[in-house]
Amino acid sequence: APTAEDLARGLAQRELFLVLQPKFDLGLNRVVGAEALVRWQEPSRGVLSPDVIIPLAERHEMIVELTWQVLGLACRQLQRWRRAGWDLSLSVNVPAAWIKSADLFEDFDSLIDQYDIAPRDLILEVTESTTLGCLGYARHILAGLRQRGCRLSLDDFGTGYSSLMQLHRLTFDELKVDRSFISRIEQDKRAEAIALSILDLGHRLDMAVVAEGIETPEQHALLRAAGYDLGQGFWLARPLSAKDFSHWYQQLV
Ligand code: G
Ligand code: G
Ligand code: MN
Ligand code: NA
Repeated sequence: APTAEDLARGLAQRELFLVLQPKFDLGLNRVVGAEALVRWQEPSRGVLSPDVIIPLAERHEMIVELTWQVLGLACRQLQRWRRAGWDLSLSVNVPAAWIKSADLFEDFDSLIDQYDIAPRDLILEVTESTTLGCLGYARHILAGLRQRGCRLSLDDFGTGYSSLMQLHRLTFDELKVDRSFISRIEQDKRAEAIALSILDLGHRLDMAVVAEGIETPEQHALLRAAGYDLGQGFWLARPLSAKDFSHWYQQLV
């Protein structure tokens, strides 16, 4: 397994890159953006995935730096899309440690300036556990980011234990229903009831509701008919390299 020293080198050598999972407007059947998922091109180990990278970075206090690098890569991608005339958003997963890090607004503002992107094109995904205990400081940070025009998404919704409190206290633009409910939606009436109730809850709070992990055409049809706004999943599109994403998207538009 890679060590903290490996990761420190990887960050210094810019060995991280993003793969992009397309995100669709289910009603219009159109690509509206992508979720950025980090990968690490480790010289002796090949491409490593977030389940290795993120815990290592968190254990060794490199998660904040890693998140800034991911955000930098995401902003650079948004800049390229903008220059190509493509109206696409990019979602980035941001952990609690980043939200609580020092000088966040300053660094964030200079990032946005550096790439000259519209904050609205950047969607920050936070998980319920991320916002946990955030009734004070983190809440102030998230509100400030939203004030700057960024959109906020509550990720993996339904798996934490303080979901409703987060929704009550904080304004999110988007609600991402955890894939465990979506994957069982056809066979499991209870999963279906939960997925439909969350949709109603999200709409009542003026949020766009996203289904993640759509793996079959039957799930896709059911979610569209139910009124889900947005969707991601292997049946719609796999995560793609930036290059493959461009080629694929070019053929659609
Ligand atoms: O790409 P993959 O399916 O392996 O992603 C697994 C998990 O890792 C996902 O739940 C996703 O939220 C998380 N993840 C992917 N990229 C990032 C990232 O850049 N930062 C953080 N904090 N989590 C990420
Ligand atoms: O942020 P989050 O943890 O939701 O990240 C999405 C993760 O889910 C990525 O690692 C991505 O590769 C994975 N994923 C995306 N679509 C599907 C899918 O349809 N099925 C499954 N099992 N995983 C998916
Ligand atoms: Mn996510
Ligand atoms: Na998720």
